[in-house]
Amino acid sequence: MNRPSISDMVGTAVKSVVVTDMHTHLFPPSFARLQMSGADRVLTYHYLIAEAFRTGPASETRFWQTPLAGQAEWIYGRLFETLSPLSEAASGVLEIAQAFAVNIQAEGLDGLRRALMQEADDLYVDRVLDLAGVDRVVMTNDPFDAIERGYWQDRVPLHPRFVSALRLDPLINQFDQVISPLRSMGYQVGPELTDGAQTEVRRFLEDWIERMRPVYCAISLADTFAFPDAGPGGRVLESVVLPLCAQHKLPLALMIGARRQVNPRLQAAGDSTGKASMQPLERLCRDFPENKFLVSLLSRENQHELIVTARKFGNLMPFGCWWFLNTDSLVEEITRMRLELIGPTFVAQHSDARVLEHLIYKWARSRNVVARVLTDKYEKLAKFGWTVDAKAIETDVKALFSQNFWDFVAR
Ligand code: FIX
Ligand code: ZN
Repeated sequence: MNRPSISDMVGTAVKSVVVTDMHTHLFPPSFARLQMSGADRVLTYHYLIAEAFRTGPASETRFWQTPLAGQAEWIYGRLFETLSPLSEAASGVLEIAQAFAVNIQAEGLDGLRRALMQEADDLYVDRVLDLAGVDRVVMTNDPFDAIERGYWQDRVPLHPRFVSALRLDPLINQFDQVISPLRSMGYQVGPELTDGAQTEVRRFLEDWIERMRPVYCAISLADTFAFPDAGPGGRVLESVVLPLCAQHKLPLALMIGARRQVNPRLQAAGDSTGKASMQPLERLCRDFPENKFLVSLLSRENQHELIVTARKFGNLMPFGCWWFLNTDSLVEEITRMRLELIGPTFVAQHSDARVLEHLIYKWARSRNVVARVLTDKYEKLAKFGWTVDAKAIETDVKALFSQNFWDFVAR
């Protein structure tokens, strides 16, 4: 019998690996007002909104005033009925349709609406996660969001495959705007950020760590992120968040390079990217060796420096190809470069899914690209006389798609 080829062994391992999706914006059905699924949500993904507005003049105001179904129909008309849906996000819709056995070209948006569930229940969630080959999804949990806060305060049960991550953006990026909500939640904080106020912020975070039991804390930061920083956000990060994360052994996820609201008329679709300095990150990793940092950079130009920095610091775990980088060609380039510089010691990908069914196309694509890159790398090892067997491949693939993340969390 012929031995399976390296490409077959890699293909099998990557196709069958059970993924932990370490950063999403998904919620379980029990968080009903936040949970997003179904055809209209798939079509109104902010990636597609930005693309639809490129196809010709249109009023953003009118778009935002249109009910969800009408928005979805408009986007469908613009992106699928005139030109071919060639972009990553647009072709993703086809891949979702195919997974549900919908011929979207023949059946249109209504066909997709019939197959996908707009108000997901737990069974549907399990079905979609299984289709995507994902065991668990990590959420983005913001205690400053009043709707979300209510679910946590009511101790609404989570679906067992949803894991929490405590998101701290408002606290670090807009400290002046959290003073009043913190005070109304019973934490005595003022703009001066006195020692007493810092103790109160710490108490707030302790309470939410206790309530959410997150696997990490997270912040997204602008390309201009500086550290240390004498502003209130910088001081909260240094004096409260870092010590607390170290004490609880919680990694801090830093997602750097998001330039928010470059075009506010597009709302969530109006954010962009910018190249960041690596020096704040070096400083954090070096001066806070008791802390662990999960890091994703948004600009393509930062990818190489991030991996060089990861070579210097074991407490830095690079993760994912974020947002505008999550395309076939860029995931390939970045994954190849990461393997060449640090071997399989990173988290290959996260989905950033906002709508449940996104998991299907995003993970299918990431698997394909990673398989392509790995096949090439193992074939090189074989040329040097190294025996590449299925078991070794499975171990590496599992590391990249789930184990590295969980080991880092547990470290
Ligand atoms: O800050 C984030 O977590 C970003 O991923 C999102 O804000 C962004 O809108 C997104 O969905 C990217 O994929
Ligand atoms: Zn995100």
